[in-house]
Amino acid sequence: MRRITATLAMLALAGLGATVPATGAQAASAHCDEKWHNTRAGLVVAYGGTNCYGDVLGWTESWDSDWGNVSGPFEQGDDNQATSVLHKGTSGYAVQFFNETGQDWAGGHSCLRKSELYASDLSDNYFTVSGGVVRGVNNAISSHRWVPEATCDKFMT
Ligand SMILES: [Ca+2]
Ligand SMILES: [Ca+2]
Repeated sequence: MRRITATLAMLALAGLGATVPATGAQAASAHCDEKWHNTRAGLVVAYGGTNCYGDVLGWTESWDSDWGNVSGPFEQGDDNQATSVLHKGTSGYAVQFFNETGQDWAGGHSCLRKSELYASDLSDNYFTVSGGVVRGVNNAISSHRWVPEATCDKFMT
């Protein structure tokens, strides 16, 4: 019954020439789509909230081995805050994010493919096993760098 209702609603909207959102999940990422299109080519961007909302923690064409120190594109309060990330790199490389703070790309990692464009909610993602523990990526990214996809053992979805 719900399906029939939805179909009728979509037909009614189509008849009016309206754009019909395909699913709730895709609609929820519309803001990341918009951000991706408006972001300068070459950048990785991290946001404090889901769906590319919240504080813009930083953006860069380069790497940062410690999001918690006072140098580079990510500093101090940016550490362990990212909840969505956006990839508009042009090299074809993935962005590899790491868990451990102040350890220069240590701990578990999770990579964002160029073709993925963005991860709108990092609570769905996990780092590779580190010290026998699997940790969630949300509010836990502490460094990043650009690497060939083949270097990655785990990818954000
Ligand atoms: Ca956050
Ligand atoms: Ca830094």
